[in-house]
Amino acid sequence: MSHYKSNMRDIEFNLFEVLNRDEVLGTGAFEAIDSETARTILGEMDRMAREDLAASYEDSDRNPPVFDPKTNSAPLPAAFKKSYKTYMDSEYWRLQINEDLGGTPAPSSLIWAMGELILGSNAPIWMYAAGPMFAGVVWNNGTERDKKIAQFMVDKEWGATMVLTEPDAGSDVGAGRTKATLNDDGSWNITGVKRFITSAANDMTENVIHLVLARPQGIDGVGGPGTKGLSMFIVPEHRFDLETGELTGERNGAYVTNVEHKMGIKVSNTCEVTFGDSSVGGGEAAQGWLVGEVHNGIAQMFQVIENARMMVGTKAIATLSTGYLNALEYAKTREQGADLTESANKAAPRVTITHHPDVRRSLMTQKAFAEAMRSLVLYTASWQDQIQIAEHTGERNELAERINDLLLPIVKGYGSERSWVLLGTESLQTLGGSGFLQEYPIEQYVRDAKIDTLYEGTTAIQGQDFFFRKIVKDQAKALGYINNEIDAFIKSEAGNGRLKVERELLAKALEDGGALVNHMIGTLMSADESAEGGNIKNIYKVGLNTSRLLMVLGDIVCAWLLLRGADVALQKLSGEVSASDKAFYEGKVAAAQFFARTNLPKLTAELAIAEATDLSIMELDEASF
Ligand code: ST9
Repeated sequence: MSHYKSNMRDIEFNLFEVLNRDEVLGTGAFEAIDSETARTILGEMDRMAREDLAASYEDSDRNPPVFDPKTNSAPLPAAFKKSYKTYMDSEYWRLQINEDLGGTPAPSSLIWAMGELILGSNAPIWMYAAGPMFAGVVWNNGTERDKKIAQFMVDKEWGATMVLTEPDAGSDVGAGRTKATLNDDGSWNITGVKRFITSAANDMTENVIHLVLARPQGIDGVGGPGTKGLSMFIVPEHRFDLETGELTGERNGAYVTNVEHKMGIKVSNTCEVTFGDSSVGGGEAAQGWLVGEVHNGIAQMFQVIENARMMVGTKAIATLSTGYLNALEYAKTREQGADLTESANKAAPRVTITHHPDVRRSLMTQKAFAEAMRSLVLYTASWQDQIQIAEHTGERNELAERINDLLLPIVKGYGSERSWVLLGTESLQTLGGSGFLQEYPIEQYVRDAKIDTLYEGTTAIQGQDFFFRKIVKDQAKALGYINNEIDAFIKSEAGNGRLKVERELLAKALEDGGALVNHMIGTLMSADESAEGGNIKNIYKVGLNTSRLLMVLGDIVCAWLLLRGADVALQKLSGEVSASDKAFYEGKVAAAQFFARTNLPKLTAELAIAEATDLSIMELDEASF
């Protein structure tokens, strides 16, 4: 039986009943995919995820790849390869790539709905299959030569990697020391050691293209310190003919020199890659090409990173959803203890644990967060749809770009933190001691989801990005827009009386969230020493609260999105609905009410904590920790 339990009803509810994606499907940019086709794709993807992709999930954990230093490889297990092949053969990955490269453009909302199914059933399949998506970045930024390479990447289904991190340059990408030296023929030689490179050891594709950040040497005006001195290079594992894409039979000097032993997601090879070391492999040079012949590496790489941050958040949330549904299935059949009202009666009949108040609290907590964060992912993706629609007509939708930018750290940072914690504290806990066993999938979910708070920028990085870049640098334009949307909902008659209490709770939470943002901006300004009384150390007070702000605003946005969904559900319930839809819509209302009632009142305390922040822990001697 499949470990993976999808929630297609809720995915379709978000896409078609709340976000009205019928209105964009089958039109303009997405002419080739109407809503009926989209539903068919989702249905087929759901079946494939539960049956074919999920089939190798457990085996890939128990029989993970092992690094072979003689061949610099870590062969993937046969069962995983089979799942991967099924996905690649389905060609659904073409929905994620440019039309110029042979793709069928689909709205982001459909892609991330599909993404939830793949990432929840077996996330590394998505990661190994990302080569054609990486090709899009090469194509969009590249010269004619690069566009040809991008086409080879798609046609030959080559693997690809994002190569930023080094042993001493993790969060601080700008500390990277890998070098690039220009050759007479216009290519570059890369030298250095990179770490934590996902999918670098990949024996399922004939070639792997590494997109490498390196610092150009000896050329005026480029290669300086920090991230702005980094350029992006296309560095293949195997050399190929630049005209035909045929492999020349020569190895390039990009070798996997270690594969990490990890807590989870073990089939996703996390590699050390050594470039251009004469003592490694055959000692070849690591030849590469500058993307687009422009030294704009960090901005180019962020095109990959933004997509990958969305992926990581969606992966975490997808895992929480299947964790919840597994816990629910267990709870419905597990008999233990008597009903609390019968606790004095030792002969009372035993009941399933769904009768116990604390189990109900736990299940509803899981349901509310999983559904809230699904709506967050798909709402964010619906703004990405607007970006795509504008691009299709040669325009830019700057509002959509800003809002997408604002929401990404919430999807990634808030999504991964909430999911990982709830998987451990609630989903696994529902199974009691059995949750700790490998007979059930949740212990693997907990291990596999922990990485989501770490890679693609830790939660601390997401919090800083959220405040300094997405709010302050944006002059709160995107935040102001979302604030107005929430405010309009609060003042509306949404819920026809049924959501009055929750709209009041949301109003107070929005007030607290706004006060928190204002307090942090005020504190930031007080750190400006060029102003009278300014004290640079006050920036520490901001840094002590950036993660808190991310979580607070994440709670507010999630509560709003759930309540919007509850409003739609209540409208449906006022008409004729089937018995299963009645239960579904009532569940939507209950989850939204529960989320608002149990989470939003806590935000007043979060504001008070932030306002009371002083410098004491920054001034404490390290020895006292
Ligand atoms: C990793 C691998 O963790 C994980 C798994 C990978 C699985 C891959 C498979 C799936 C991938 C799919 C890919 C598909 C491809 C996509 C297709 C789409 C067509 N937003 O603030 P500054 C830029 S890998 C946008 O001064 P610092 C911007 O250009 C490792 N851009 O930063 C900016 O210039 P400006 C992941 C941003 O102090 C410039 O950077 N590692 C953003 O120099 C400098 O900005 C990490 O994630 C943004 N949010 O450096 C690193 N932020 O200001 C985490 C910055 O002029 N560390 N830029 O616009 C950080 O993010 C740091 O904050 C830092 C700081 C490095 C940016």
